Amino acid sequence: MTHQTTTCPYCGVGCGIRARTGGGQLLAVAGDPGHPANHGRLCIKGSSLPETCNPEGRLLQPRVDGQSTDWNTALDTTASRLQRILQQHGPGSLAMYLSGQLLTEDYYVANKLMKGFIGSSHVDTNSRLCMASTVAGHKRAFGADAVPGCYEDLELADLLVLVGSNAAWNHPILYQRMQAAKQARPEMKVVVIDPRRTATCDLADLHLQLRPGTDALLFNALLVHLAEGGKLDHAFISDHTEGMTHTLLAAMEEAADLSKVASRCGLKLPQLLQFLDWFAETPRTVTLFSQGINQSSSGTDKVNAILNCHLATGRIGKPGSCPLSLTGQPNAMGGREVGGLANQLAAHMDFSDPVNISRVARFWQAPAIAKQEGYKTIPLFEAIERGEIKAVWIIGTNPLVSLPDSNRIRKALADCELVIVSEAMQHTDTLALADIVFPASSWSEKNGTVTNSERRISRQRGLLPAPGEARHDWEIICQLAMRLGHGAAFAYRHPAEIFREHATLSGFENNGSRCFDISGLSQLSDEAYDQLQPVQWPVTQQHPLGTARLFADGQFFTASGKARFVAVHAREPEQQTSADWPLLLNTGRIRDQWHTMTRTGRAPRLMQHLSEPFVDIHPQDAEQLQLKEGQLARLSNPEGSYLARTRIRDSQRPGEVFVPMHWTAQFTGMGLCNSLIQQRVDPVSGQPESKQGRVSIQPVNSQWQARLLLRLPHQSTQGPDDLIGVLISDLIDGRTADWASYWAKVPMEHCTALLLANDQPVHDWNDWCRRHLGQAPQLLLQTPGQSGGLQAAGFDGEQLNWLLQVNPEGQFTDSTRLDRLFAKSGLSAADRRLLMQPDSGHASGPRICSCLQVHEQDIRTAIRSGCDSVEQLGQQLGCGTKCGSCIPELKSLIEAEVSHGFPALA
Ligand SMILES: Nc1nc2c(c(=O)[nH]1)N[C@H]1C(S)=C(S)[C@@H](COP(=O)(O)OP(=O)(O)OC[C@H]3O[C@@H](n4cnc5c(=O)[nH]c(N)nc54)[C@H](O)[C@@H]3O)O[C@H]1N2
Ligand SMILES: Nc1nc2c(c(=O)[nH]1)N[C@H]1C(S)=C(S)[C@@H](COP(=O)(O)OP(=O)(O)OC[C@H]3O[C@@H](n4cnc5c(=O)[nH]c(N)nc54)[C@H](O)[C@@H]3O)O[C@H]1N2
Ligand code: SF4
Ligand SMILES: [Mo]
Repeated sequence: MTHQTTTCPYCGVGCGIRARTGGGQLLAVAGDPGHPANHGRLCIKGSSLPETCNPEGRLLQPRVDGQSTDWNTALDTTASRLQRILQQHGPGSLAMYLSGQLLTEDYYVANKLMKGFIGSSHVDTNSRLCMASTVAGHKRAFGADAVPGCYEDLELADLLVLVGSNAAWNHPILYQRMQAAKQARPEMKVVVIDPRRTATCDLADLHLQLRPGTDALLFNALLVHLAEGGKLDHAFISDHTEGMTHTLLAAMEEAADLSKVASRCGLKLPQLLQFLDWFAETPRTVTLFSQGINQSSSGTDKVNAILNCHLATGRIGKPGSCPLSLTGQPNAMGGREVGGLANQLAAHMDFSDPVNISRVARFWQAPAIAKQEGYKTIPLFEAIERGEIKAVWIIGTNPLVSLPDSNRIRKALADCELVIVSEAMQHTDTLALADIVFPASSWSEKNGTVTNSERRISRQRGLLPAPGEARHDWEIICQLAMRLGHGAAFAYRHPAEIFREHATLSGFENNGSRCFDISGLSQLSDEAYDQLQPVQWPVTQQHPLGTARLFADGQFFTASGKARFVAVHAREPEQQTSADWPLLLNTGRIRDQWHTMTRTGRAPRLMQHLSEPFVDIHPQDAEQLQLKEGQLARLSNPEGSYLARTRIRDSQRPGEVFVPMHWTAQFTGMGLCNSLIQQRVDPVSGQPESKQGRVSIQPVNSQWQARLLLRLPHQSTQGPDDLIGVLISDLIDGRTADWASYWAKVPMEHCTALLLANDQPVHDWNDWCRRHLGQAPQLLLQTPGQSGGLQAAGFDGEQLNWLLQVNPEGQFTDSTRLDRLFAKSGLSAADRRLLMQPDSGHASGPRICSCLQVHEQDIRTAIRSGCDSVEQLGQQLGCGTKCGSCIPELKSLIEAEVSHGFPALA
């Protein structure tokens, strides 16, 4: 057994992990008490890592044109196809689409190969969908893409403003740090600005449930208020900034009348005033912002509207006082450092200055340095659509799911001459469109560095061998580079060599002119690299131990050395509702899933909180549309449609619905949220407007709904040949459209659950089972009291093979006990009695506490019997006592039960 430290592969908090391995497996993980990001804590995703790291479902071999092959053939074929396209159409016909989840070393070699050696700057990354507006906003204001503050500032602040961030679910350990700080100093104020009442609001003294897209107006109003109230830091403004006067004038033009601002933002005037006053009165303020700001067609302006207020009050670079962008992916920041965006070249140098281009070309000894910006993501996929880009290499991202307008993306990739995908999993929506597939090693196997939201570089360490023939992303890129004739420049044998080169480039001819400088790490030996302790950049000779805060000296990286105010005129979202598409569509994340579910969707524990695609809608809208709780609903617009379970929630604003971004064709029939989003982008950053779409909704009336539990394929000894595998590939490929108009897959411990519905009635269930499950039921009982309800089971000898429960409402009780039956080689009399018990048809609700597996219904019952605090619930049921991610929901259930017995947040 070995213990090693590493870094969590999920969110940008970048928590340190202590991992225990043995027998080629990851046995256990715990938070690393020595890591400054988390001090020993882990959220539910981090603590579930052992459940997602098994070799099952991994991509094990390269594939060319659908056929498995060996590495040499795959790499040779790729190189020769790329060469041919390059010769015929030039470097501009090749592109790479990368990911903020790659390690810095992977990113560095990919960028170097394309921009220095192939000569194409069409290298973009999913960070375009994520952090691009912040990058652009930082560069406009500071002259560099640099997060000024650090996590400790959250604890030192007297006011925290969270804008467009659901940190309780998406940056849980940082949220817990904020929670602890507020508990220690209850006078600390928290403001949450979000059109939804989210779990994060649990911490809020004030929740501004603003009209979506109106944040710029709100922060313009704040700037005016600060000026009028005499709260500007005149010395800081005159010594260290430029552009204040016209920025303030622009803000005054639209935001001088606060009643108008309040009504345009959909807020009550006293609430607005409260926020403005708190901000004005509190020097130690940290403003945290995330995708509610970035993913907008005016995201860059919104970022600058926030930064303007911090510059105007000199609240930057001081303890407890800064704007702090919450980075999404574990290495979105590292990708920005190497220059992995199409408008960057390398190491915080862009194409705007020919000196940069020549410097990087000299450093790399690059034969074909790119000289101008490449296509950002959306134009890049448009160029694929036009046939101008003929080959694209997608690494570590699932664009068919995550890019707006999925149907258009699908067509573009399907028509593209050469689609290469490096991927860790065997089945993803994007892989289905690949000509060439490279199996990549993944977290726990990969070795390198990542940078978190506070500029802290940490090591992800290789703990286990990669399964099958999977190789590291940097290796695959270098092996291809070699075949393209660039062997000498890509002859790395270890990620430490790549890291040293990257660190050297960051300091090359820098002399303080570029913020990103880690030249202090350029001489690390392999051993020192292996031992590297988390450190915040810049790391230089003057600051060998790193730098917690930037800009404390009032020096910025603009030509004048002064920070820039940017005049902002608030703009409405481009996707506007209309009579035909009357509801505004908001999209985002849930607590227990990571993006396109390729990893978190494998852990049964993480599928129990929210197991199906859903749509949250306000009670008023639901009533008008005659939508019932739990009913299926179809969302549609000209781009596409989406089918999901209705959840009626007064946490929504009327007229606005919310859907999760996570579900894919691997998990449901029609639940790709991006099939509803148009490709509208911010003109400066190119970031898509993923948070504001428009749709109409129709209730879907099903003739029946069912839950089908199926034994996992590897448990089958005889009987139907890989029943579940065949069934699910039929579902994914649409071959079963005639019998399931809706389906969602929920992996369980010992079986797989399929939730099904259809608008066609079934007259003979015996026959249905025979046709679709390959076997007539050995046990079939009609459920009394429910019209059309039944329960049927099929066996393989003594073993339970499948269990079908039909219930017109689609409400089922927890299936944990039934799931266990699938682990048994034979059933006892008690087990058979359990099978004979029809489902009560009372939903047990989501599993609120994933660690201790506690259901909403049990929590409500406990509250009704007198448990009225999180501590008491913890004592009685255990919920909330482990990772703590569910505490906001526990509190909201207590409040809901005590006040009106109403649904809560989850
Ligand atoms: N559990 C989990 N955690 C994650 C991830 C995950 O997939 N799952 N992904 C990681 C990644 S890559 C990222 S980028 C981060 C994202 O972290 P967040 O930005 O917190 O995530 P989202 O849920 O996308 O959006 C945040 C909020 O923006 C709100 N919003 C929508 N429109 C507006 C608006 O006009 N104004 C304002 N003020 N708010 C608005 C939404 O209602 C939502 O609650 O999470 C990271 N952490
Ligand atoms: N509507 C809407 N759309 C959104 C968002 C939203 O809020 N709303 N959020 C956007 C944001 S912020 C983000 S960050 C994106 C995320 O969207 P994606 O990047 O598309 O999502 P992931 O599921 O993280 O994709 C990572 C892929 O890499 C694979 N993988 C895992 N490890 C490795 C590895 O080591 N090497 C390789 N080569 N592959 C690996 C995974 O199996 C998975 O298929 O979605 C964006 N899209
Ligand atoms: S907060 Fe983020 S980095 Fe930390 S354990 Fe959770 S997912 Fe991992
Ligand atoms: Mo992201």
